[in-house]
Amino acid sequence: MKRSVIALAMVLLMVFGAVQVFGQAFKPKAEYTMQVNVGPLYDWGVGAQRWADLVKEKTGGKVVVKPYFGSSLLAGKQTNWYQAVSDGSIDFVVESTINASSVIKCLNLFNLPFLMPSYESVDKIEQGKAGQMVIKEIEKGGVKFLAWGENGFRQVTNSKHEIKAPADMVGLKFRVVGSPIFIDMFKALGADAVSMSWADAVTAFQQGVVDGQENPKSVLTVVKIWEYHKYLTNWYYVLDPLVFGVNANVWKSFPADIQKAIQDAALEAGEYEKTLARTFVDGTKSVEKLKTKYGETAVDAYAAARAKGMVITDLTPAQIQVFKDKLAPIYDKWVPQIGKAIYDAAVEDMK
Ligand code: X2X
Repeated sequence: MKRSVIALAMVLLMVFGAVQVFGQAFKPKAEYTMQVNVGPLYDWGVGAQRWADLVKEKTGGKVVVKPYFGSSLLAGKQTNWYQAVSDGSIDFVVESTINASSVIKCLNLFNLPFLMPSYESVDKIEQGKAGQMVIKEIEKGGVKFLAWGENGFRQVTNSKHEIKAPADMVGLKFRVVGSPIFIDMFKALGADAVSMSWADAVTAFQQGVVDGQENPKSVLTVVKIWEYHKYLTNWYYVLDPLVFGVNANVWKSFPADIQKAIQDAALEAGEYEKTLARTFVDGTKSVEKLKTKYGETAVDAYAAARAKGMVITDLTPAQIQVFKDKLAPIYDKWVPQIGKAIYDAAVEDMK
């Protein structure tokens, strides 16, 4: 009798203790914020929303993440995302490496002109040694990295004339992102460049404050770039990956099963978003994948632009080489800032 009372008391204590531990370990916020520079219709925005939806689904509704599109939590200041996620004023993030590249210098690896000649080379860097080194730098400042996504290969548009050579860019003024390497590149090509947040860029196109800009196809379609710019040149000079991440302390506050759900959701959403971003750029590959794996039909951004009267120029390898030669000094200035070891690892990864 006495023994069974003691046993019962011990069981009760254990159950009570377990409830205490788990109860204390995980008290989710009612809502977690997520920073996204663009709006919900961009491939990037669709991918961010997909991550939020998958997190809710996979955590059984315990973790609710709300995307704040258009950098609304940062008053449009897209280059401040890393600081905000780092200090915990924002919890989650789906952001371009460009928008953190003035803070985390090694992210300029992806901004080196013509470094990555194909999607295959992009994937090799992300999954390779250079990718690991970059992730380590991102995590140093208190942002847990969970997956890669992709804004895309950035193509150049303008309102004046066709661009086939650097000489065609002389005298044109371009809006570029707020990262110094972009100013350096456009100056090296003989153009004029002004950095501006995306929130202000579309007004600048409307008002003709600038003659041109550079962005991937999904961005161009959403803002209907053909309403301002008649000429698009596919030069594939850089590609900006997206970082799916979360504030490190927020990450640590999640128990293991919740962490796994969020991690899985990020990888799934990242893969889906990359598929969207690559449609009609990698031939039929991603269009097919989108159909078979996700049951969705892709929108052909290039066909849409052409139908609106845009002149789309594809460059020959010889024409690309002229741009490369002009941009060679960028490597001399920027590889030391990125870190020679990361650059060398990237070159090795791409082999
Ligand atoms: O500002 C841009 O050009 C954009 C939307 O591509 C980024 O956020 C890097």
